[in-house]
Amino acid sequence: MASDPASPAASPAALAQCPYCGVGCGLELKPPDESGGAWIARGDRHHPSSLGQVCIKGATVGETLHPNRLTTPLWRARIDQPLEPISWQRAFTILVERIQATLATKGPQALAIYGSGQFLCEDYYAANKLLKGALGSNNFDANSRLCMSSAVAGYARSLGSDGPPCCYDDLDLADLVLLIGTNTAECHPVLFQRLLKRRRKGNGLRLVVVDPRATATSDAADLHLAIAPGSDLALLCGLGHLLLEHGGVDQACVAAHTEGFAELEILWRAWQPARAAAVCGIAEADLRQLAEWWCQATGALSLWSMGVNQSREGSATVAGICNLHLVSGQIGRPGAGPFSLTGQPNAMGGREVGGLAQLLPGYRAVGDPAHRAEVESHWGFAAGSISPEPGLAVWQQIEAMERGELDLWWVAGTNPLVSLPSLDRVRAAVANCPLVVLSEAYAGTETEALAHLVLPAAQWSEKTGVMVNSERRVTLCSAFRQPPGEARADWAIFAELGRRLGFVDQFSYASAAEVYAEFVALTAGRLCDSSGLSHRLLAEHGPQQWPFPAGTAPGVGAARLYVDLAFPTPSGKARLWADPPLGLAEPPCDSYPLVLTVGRVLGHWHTMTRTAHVARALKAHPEPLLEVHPSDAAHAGLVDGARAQVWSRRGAVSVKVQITDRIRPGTVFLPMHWGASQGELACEANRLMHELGCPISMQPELKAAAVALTPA
Ligand SMILES: Nc1nc2c(c(=O)[nH]1)N[C@H]1C(S)=C(S)[C@@H](COP(=O)(O)OP(=O)(O)OC[C@H]3O[C@@H](n4cnc5c(=O)[nH]c(N)nc54)[C@H](O)[C@@H]3O)O[C@H]1N2
Ligand SMILES: Nc1nc2c(c(=O)[nH]1)N[C@H]1C(S)=C(S)[C@@H](COP(=O)(O)OP(=O)(O)OC[C@H]3O[C@@H](n4cnc5c(=O)[nH]c(N)nc54)[C@H](O)[C@@H]3O)O[C@H]1N2
Ligand code: SF4
Ligand SMILES: [Mo]
Repeated sequence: MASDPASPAASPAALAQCPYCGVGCGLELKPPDESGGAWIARGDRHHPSSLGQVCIKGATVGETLHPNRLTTPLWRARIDQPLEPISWQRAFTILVERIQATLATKGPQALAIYGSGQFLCEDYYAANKLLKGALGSNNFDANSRLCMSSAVAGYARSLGSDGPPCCYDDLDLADLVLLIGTNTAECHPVLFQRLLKRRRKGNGLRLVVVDPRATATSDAADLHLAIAPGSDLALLCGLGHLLLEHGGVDQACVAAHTEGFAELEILWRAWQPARAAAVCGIAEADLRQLAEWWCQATGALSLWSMGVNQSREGSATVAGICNLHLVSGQIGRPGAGPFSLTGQPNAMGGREVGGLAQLLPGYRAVGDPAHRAEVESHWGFAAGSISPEPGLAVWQQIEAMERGELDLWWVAGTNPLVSLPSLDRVRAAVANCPLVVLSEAYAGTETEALAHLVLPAAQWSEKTGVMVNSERRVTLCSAFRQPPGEARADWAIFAELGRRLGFVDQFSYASAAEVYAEFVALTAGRLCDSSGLSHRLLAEHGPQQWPFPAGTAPGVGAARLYVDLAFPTPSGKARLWADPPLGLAEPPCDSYPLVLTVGRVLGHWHTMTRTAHVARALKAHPEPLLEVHPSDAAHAGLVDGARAQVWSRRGAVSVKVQITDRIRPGTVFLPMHWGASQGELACEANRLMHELGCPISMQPELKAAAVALTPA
């Protein structure tokens, strides 16, 4: 059987979704000229989500595809040995023998896969089918746990299902855009440019940014609420209080389409503006200004990202945003709604394909017997094959390794030895796992240092498959280059392993198109119904939005969900939640008086496996910098450009200081990008972070840890 069906298109220019952020811009790629060099990327003017726009990352993606790639499987029996090249045959034999031995001794719960929002839908689907269906373990989790799981849980609690209700056209139609916990200008640049373009036309758009730091996003705002980290829910309660006082409640909408208002009203009444402003550390007048604008808005649109999701009350804050929209009737119509900005290019697709430990394909739940039966039958496994227990979320996988309970930890498309919190603890736990497998495109990552078996992955551009962006738009990304050496598509690796484990019928796919066809059939009748889509339709008619049931005409997919205000809950009404604000899991104290927050810069992507090869990105951001307010710097005896030690309860890192009044006093900021493999520039921010997180979404509070500063 062909291991990688990627057949590079012969056409001179290829079309694909950008493989970086969840805006999901369309790219047009032109091959290198005769002198060699990189593929040239530019905006695809026909892509409905981006209309030809791109940012620095999309424009330079061609430069990242060649350098430093893994080309053969690598193996070492013990971690103190060097990795040696082996054949795929040998790699599969090792996997089959070790998996069968585990199944015979400890059972399927000792197997776990940790995947990625950078998987294509086909990669996700094959991995989930293998682990949850064939092997009977739900321990498939993804880095979306660190990213979107609070949005998933929040939407499901409030609206009855995951699935962002809005679309990008709403950015052109809203007259109030609340950007809360998002640095859109640097992390979703093309959407931000769209807002700025409207802004320049001067047509009454108001932008409000909620962020403890001044950012390129807040620079464009009419109002910047520099709240204390972790006080978002208090802010939303204070805003709710003012809606009650100033006629901002749409009583008809509340009565007809929601439940739980009485409890919410009691909570909101308790959050007088003065109290909310004090907890948030902002001027009460600013909170009142936001409330006034909200009450006046014909279209209020909330955009949010990691400042909201990465919190111990992430799901409650997402529900808090939904509360405001539901109570004021700002949902289900143009220019209005709670719109979560997806981080990774296909985290949306991953959610639809069931790529978290509690999920099954088609927005189904592992805990629902009917859902399990539907999926078992579709997958061709006996009734009862899928375990009724939710699998281990990624931090639970780490804890299971600490206890010696995992025999196999398979990491694919993510670099957890940079991106997970409490990195020293992670390192020790992973070292305790007898077989660590890494599917990776690039050589020499931080996670490779702990892997026994390394599998070379074909990446975007070298494999065909589908991605879904933040506005539910599905784009086919066709292979247009050959994978380097023996690298293979992730889905093809999982499928071949499935066949070698004896599940020949279930995993005999001749192409990625077949995998996708099997997946979309499983979405029929669900909210994310994509059953009318296929690789062929997407190739012929371009990107499409779901819902797209069988028989839908191309271009007609629904722009918005819930336009009839009927929600997929048992009562058909949306739920209002009265979660009291709790604040940070690890608040500052005398020994660790500052809050460290960790995020992104415009030019770099996560753990830099790709952007470290882009000259423009390195020039724009040559080194990691700790942002410190002048008063905190003076207190710690630090001057601009000096090196500081940043201490938390878990360790210390050394980094150069940038003194700036653009950050709230009491808060410091580090970028997440420079992991241990960056040599002298390394700044392992996540050694400092803790793993405590939201009890509903199990998303860690990656935005805040208590720290102290000293001169290095
Ligand atoms: N350039 C670039 N773009 C990216 C990525 C990248 O690596 N590089 N990654 C993509 C991915 S996967 C993701 S998830 C997104 C992330 O996109 P964003 O969430 O926009 O990015 P972050 O920098 O992680 O965090 C956003 C802001 O949250 C603020 N913040 C911190 N604590 C709080 C708080 O308690 N409340 C509020 N309201 N704000 C707070 C920070 O100061 C920061 O400015 O970006 C995507 N786009
Ligand atoms: N403190 C703090 N920590 C954070 C965050 C934060 O804001 N603050 N953000 C969190 C969030 S939102 C996210 S999304 C994570 C991101 O963290 P990671 O997922 O660890 O970051 P990436 O560098 O994107 O890792 C993707 C890896 O997959 C590889 N790869 C690329 N293409 C392919 C492919 O096709 N197949 C395979 N098998 N591999 C491929 C890349 O080379 C890279 O090593 O970090 C999280 N950690
Ligand atoms: S905005 Fe996001 S999707 Fe668009 S080009 Fe930039 S990184 Fe790619
Ligand atoms: Mo993310």
